[in-house]
Amino acid sequence: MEKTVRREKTKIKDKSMSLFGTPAPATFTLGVPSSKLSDKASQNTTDGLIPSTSVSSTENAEKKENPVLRFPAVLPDSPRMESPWRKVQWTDEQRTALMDRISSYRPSCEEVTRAQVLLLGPVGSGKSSFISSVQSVFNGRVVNRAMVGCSTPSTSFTKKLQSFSIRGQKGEGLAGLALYDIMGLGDGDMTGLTLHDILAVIKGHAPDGHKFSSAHPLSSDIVGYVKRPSLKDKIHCVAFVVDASKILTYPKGLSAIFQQLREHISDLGVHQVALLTHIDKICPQTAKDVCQVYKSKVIRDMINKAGALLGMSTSYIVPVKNYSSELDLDVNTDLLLLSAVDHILQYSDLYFLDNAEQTQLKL
Ligand SMILES: Nc1nc2c(ncn2[C@@H]2O[C@H](COP(=O)(O)OP(=O)(O)OP(=O)(O)O)[C@@H](O)[C@H]2O)c(=O)[nH]1
Ligand SMILES: [Mg+2]
Repeated sequence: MEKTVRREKTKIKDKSMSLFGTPAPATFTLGVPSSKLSDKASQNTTDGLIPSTSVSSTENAEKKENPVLRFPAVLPDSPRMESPWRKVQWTDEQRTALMDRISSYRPSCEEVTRAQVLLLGPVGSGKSSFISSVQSVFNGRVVNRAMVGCSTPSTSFTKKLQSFSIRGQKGEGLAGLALYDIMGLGDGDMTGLTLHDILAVIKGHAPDGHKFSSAHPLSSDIVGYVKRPSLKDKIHCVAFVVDASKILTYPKGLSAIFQQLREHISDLGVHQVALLTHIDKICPQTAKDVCQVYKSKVIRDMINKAGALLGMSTSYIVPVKNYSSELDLDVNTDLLLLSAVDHILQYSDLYFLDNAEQTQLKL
């Protein structure tokens, strides 16, 4: 029996300990239960995660339990590097060049008209926001097409599998890319995603619009089930999405879940990348000016931590700031989002390349 993960609880009960049926380690606890964060801290919109030096005795007790985190009322500027650790051309020209490249992208494989990318990550990590943000860049204004929600920590706002195409600017046709939104990992017992369902989606069995329920695993009985999926039905790349402001408080067992997922997904020959969202929440300078992203030590450290969580080299991980409260586009935010899409497309291309090689070997 496959099980789902509850993130709300500090100790996860045996029956819901693992997303995928294998018991998670007994240490499967949350670093900081959200109820323990002070109101002030949890209301602070520019909060970040830094070690605290001055805390009260009650806070001290909490600190002992959770030595890593405090949410100060006002964040000091975070340390910065002299020169950026990744190079980006923060110019309008580069933004246009990336938009052109993505709009005109076509998979190298003839049978397939679009690279299909599945976004996978914990509840509230920003999967739907990423899709909406990318669509906003191409629409020329901020839109909320993939429904972005205010999910509770354990319940995903997105409930079904939904693909979103990217349309080039000024009436251009569809780009050869579809981003698939799905419900979050770590949902409640009744509605959670199972490993079985995730793999069925990646193998191409799930119809677009399928609503997930752990009570009804994806099977050939459901309407629209794709019995013999071809290459065009499959997922060609998986982008894990993790929230930078929660990396330190995700349940310990999540790392094991990611490892398990990555092994199964790799067995299917699907390449994986990762997006680190909410970077504006951990670095005030980057919140003010996205160009600062690759000079921020806090963000670089968090990318290392995301790499450890996902069991992934940091070269696969890119930071993004999704549009969340903004009404207007910002050229640098666009650039980071477009660079992430470009990064995803590089790994989708590897899938098509691997596939072409295998087909040639069979001939
Ligand atoms: N500040 C900030 N907020 C973000 C960012 N990305 C997403 N959010 C906010 O985070 C919340 C959750 O975002 P969603 O896009 O709904 O997350 P999701 O992964 O689709 O969540 P589920 O569908 O519930 O699994 C929303 O309030 C978003 O506005 C980001 O990069 N920065
Ligand atoms: Mg969503």
